[in-house]
Amino acid sequence: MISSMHVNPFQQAISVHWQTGAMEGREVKESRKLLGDLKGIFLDEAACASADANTVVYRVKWWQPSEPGSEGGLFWGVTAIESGKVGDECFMTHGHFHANSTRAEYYTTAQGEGRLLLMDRERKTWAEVMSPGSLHYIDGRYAHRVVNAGSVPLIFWACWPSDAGYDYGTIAKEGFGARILEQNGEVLVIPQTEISIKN
Ligand code: PAN
Ligand code: ZN
Repeated sequence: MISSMHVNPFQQAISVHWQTGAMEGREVKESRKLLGDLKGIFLDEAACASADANTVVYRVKWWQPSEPGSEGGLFWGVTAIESGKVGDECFMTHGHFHANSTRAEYYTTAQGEGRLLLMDRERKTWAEVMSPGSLHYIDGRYAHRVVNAGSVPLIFWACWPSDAGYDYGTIAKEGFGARILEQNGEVLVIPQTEISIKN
């Protein structure tokens, strides 16, 4: 018989379903980003303004078993980005630097096709291909944004330290050094310098 001393209170508290991105449990938090929340993020501002501001672009579910900002803990989450475009640009997350640049993160893809955009502080930007099973180690110094380049929702799991924190302001102000566009069925990584005229 197992005594109550050996029962971990977290066990069974949260359950996940890898492929669908389902994550259930009393302590699971949830947020969603609408097109209207992402003003200034997409290149084609006219297309963004004429689309329904209530369109859901992505949903995040996460579990934070320790206090945000506390050292040594880990958070666990899942993001589902809808398939869609604003002009030629694919739906994507806002993107952020971690406030603490020594705090790394893992992403792993469950479903869909996309790109993980990474950028250093000098604005050098590059992309990793996301597809089911791809695993991505994100160095704490790099800003990260995920773009859905496919025709189904892009679902990925993430694990990050409880004291990573978020710097959304830099991305809101300066964006990434490249954008992911889809033209004639082709996914293109376009350096921002080549599209600055339109911005
Ligand atoms: C992820 C992201 C999530 C949503 O959990 O927070 O995918 O992206 P934005 O935060 O950029 O809106 C993560 O990177 N946590 O650190
Ligand atoms: Zn992060």
